[in-house]
Amino acid sequence: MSDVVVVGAGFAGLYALHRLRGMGLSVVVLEAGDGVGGTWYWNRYPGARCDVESLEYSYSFSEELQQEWSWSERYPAQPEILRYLEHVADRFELWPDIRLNTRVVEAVWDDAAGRWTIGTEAGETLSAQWCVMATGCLSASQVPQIQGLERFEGEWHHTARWPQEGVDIAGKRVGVIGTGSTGIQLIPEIAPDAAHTYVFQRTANFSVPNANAPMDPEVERSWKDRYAQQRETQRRSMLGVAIPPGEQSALEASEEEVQRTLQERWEQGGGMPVLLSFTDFLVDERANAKAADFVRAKIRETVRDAEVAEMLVPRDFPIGAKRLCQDEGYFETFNRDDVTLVDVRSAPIEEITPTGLRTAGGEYELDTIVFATGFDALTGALLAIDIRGRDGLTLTEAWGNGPQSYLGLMAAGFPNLFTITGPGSPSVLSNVIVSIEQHVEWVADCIAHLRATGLDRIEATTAAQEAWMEHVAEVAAFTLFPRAASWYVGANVPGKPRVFMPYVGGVGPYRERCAQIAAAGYEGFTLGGAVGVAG
Ligand code: NA7
Repeated sequence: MSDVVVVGAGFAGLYALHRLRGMGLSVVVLEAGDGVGGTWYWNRYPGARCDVESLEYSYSFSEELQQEWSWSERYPAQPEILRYLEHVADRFELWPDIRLNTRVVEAVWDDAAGRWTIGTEAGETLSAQWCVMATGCLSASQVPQIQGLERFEGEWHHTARWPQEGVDIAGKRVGVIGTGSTGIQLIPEIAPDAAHTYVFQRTANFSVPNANAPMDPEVERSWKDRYAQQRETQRRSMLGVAIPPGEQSALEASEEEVQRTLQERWEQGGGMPVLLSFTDFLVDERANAKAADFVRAKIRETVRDAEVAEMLVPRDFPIGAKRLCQDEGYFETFNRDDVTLVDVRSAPIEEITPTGLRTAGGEYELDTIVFATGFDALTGALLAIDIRGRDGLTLTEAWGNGPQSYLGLMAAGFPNLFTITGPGSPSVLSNVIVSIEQHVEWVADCIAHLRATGLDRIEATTAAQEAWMEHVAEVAAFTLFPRAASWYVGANVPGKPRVFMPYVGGVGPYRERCAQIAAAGYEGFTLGGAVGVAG
């Protein structure tokens, strides 16, 4: 019996444990992997790197931690982020309350007892008053159903299940399926080692060089000197980063100014600086076209073979409407003789054969296949658990037409179950660490409030949830985001309802709304307990 069960030991789960345990609650974290780190535990593929700068993509809750930890590069690579999280687990003595190799398969609400029963794959059960799902937005990896995979005689891997001991690429004919953020990071890393790399591209993607470099000691010093202020800027910003946003419309600025600014931001590196350089890149098609054309021209300048360059030029969606990728020499890789781009939009993959892959256009002999094919994002990891709330309502039923959540924090029908960075919150449209900290702190304050007032349960009302989801859709419709067939709308998972899932309204305004709701006595929630039902 614990007060809280937290599912997942990534950034969210570790902080939830630290924070909730600090309030005197008994907390157990259940983690499927054999280490902490979540996303950064699983995604060990070559080139895995965060697209938010390390000084920003880190916890702010401990001044000592942020002062004492030193990042070695501007953008952190996966091994360093994992070391950081292991350090956090050591430093805050989190290990004793984390159970590794423990996959949660079921969570059932007992209304009479006011508790969750959490079941693991090994058949254990735990009981807790509160259940915190810290299961991650990009954790349910997806291998597409392609006929013949089971007969493939070579090795195959999904990038998010990359073996800890690595994969021997040297001298191999490697096929990479997928050109999202992951493929774009992986391809330049493996191409120099492989005998030949075949890139199977269905949709060309925008990418901006990240201009990664060793950490500049002066930049680090300046951040550490004013960390409190920088963190405040992040919290009040739209995307959870302290990058100064442009204040002008790209349609009002002169063409020369637009080009100069884009060039400066391009050289500075990173996707967010480009998207934030003018106010309307993500809301106005004509403004967006300026940024998109700028990047298209860069691709044409970089790729020597004009035909290959045209295949790499994205045309299907506004820039930024799918996660804008960041790379280190992605387009340059296609100038290598040992890299072949294969268009599987015009000639789709038909089957995997024992010795390779066959598309409608030809057959490719392969030793290794890499699936950089992404995730069942935002809802996948939650729906993989059999969650049953009040009156036996399952989350699968409740979310049959797309996720329904109040603030991305709680779903009606599921009392005392919190989702960290759940659908309907800024989550993947933000520096997720900022969003995680805000959610964990909101949940901690909420539990503290209930305890202080002698109450023991909280549940979102259906009316508040409906109004919130309407608001999420309304704000999204005001932007260009819904124009892309992206994982933000579930387009990459066959049969998944097409709903724009994250909240585009911005980290700052969202935080304020959450705080107002709490200050108003948890408006839109039903609070109850031994003394009856209130609010
Ligand atoms: P993404 O962004 O979902 O990219 C997956 C890629 O795989 C994308 O290019 C897909 O093409 C491609 N894909 C998926 N299924 C297939 C099949 N069946 N055939 C051919 N190509 C396929 O996942 P990532 O891992 O790159 O990135 C996810 C996020 O993680 C990223 O945005 C960061 O936030 C971190 P499509 O575009 O669907 O045509």
